[in-house]
Amino acid sequence: MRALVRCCGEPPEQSQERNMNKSELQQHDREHLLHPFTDFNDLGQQGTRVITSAEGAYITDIDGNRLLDGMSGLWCCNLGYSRKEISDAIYEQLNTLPFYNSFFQCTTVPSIELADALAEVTPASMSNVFFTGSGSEANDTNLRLIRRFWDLQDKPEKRIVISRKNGYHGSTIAGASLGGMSGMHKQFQPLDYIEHVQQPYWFAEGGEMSPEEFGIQAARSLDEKIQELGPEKVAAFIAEPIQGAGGVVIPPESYWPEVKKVLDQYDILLVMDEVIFGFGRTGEWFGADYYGLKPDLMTFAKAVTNGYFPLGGTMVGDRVADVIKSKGGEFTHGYTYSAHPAACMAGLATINILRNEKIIENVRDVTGPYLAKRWAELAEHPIVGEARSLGMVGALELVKDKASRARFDDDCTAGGVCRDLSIKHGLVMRAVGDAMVIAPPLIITTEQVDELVEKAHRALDDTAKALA
Ligand code: PXG
Repeated sequence: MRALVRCCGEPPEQSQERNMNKSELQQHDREHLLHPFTDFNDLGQQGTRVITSAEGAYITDIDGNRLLDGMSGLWCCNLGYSRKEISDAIYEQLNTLPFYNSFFQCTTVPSIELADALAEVTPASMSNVFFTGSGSEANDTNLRLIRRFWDLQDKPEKRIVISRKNGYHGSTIAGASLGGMSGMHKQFQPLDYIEHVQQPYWFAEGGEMSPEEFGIQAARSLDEKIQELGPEKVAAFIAEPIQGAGGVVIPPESYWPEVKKVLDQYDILLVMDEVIFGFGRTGEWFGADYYGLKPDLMTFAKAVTNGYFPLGGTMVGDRVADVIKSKGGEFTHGYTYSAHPAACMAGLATINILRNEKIIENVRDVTGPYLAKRWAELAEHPIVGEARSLGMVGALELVKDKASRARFDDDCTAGGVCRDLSIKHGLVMRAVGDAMVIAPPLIITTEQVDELVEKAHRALDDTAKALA
């Protein structure tokens, strides 16, 4: 297959349409494109996989290989790839009002309609939204809102934000500072008013404790940190309901209720980062709904437009909104693309489909329980130490020894081996160290769940052979 592209690197008047074959594309990619989270040298040697089309829950590469997309793109195409209603909505908006800003007392119809729709589908205590272009930007916005909220209440000493080790909150300086990824922290200077506490990752860190005991202990580590810092200095706690990029870390049942108690005790804001779990992934609209939480701020992005157009934002809970709206004074923050009209139309079309077709209810009642049943069978595999899932996410912990949970090696290279073998068998899984994670589109059928589990099983068999 050849792809029609413009030949780059030439002055515009000389540039021409040129048919590049796969190796030419890979060569141009190597020469001109710096990919996110990539070892550029290594990529240069291996070459990229060129994805050329997609349909339903499947993607197709330039060699014509069709793969079941177990990762919904990058945790975002919850409705899969064939929803013309969304692309039509974007196209029509681009032909009506392709851009206008929401600064200087201006607004657009799509942005108002999407704000209304979001107020309806998010938890009852949230009725305001601040739009951004991405999840990272939205977490920057959260830091600005948190400070504004406490300043307006004459509590300027409340400055510190607590986050968790191995949490992910984006890749801007604020997002990466909030995140607890040690590899990222080594490559920039994190903000000095962010502190990190223990994550509720029982399989990796729970030792001999029961999951419930460990959940309480992880929540107590937050309490201890607050006491160490001084509760009067702590402004907010930010966390994903379930860690996504950290390896689909589903907290023990005891964790969230205990965290909530701690935050209430010290009057600390709760920020839930729903960039991955928002819009149905747990089988409820938001992770906060699943865990019965009422956050003060709630980050979203990705699936709000089904990944079809960049859009993020933060839902502002009534407690925070009442203060920042009633006290007046300019909030000196915003982005050119805050409330981009075409992005908002994509968001509206996505929410309409989720609602009208009862997609989330189907995950909760039918496909989620089916995935849970089939995924759990993989725990029997000799190299799987744990198979966990919830709604439409899952993780497999690869181990050399089930009883001790020992990994194959200290560098966790088994995950990369299993990911490549999985792709060979026609399934996209993501490796987070030695945890294999999936987040398939919410529209996946029970037959496709069977296909996913069978392909994952074959990948595990081959991984076991490769590592023997
Ligand atoms: N918060 C959470 C919880 C996320 O998962 C962001 C914020 C940042 O969103 P933007 O739109 O700025 O990327 C994310 C993004 C991975 C992976 O490999 C995960 C994300 C992004 C890229 C890769 O799992 N999550």
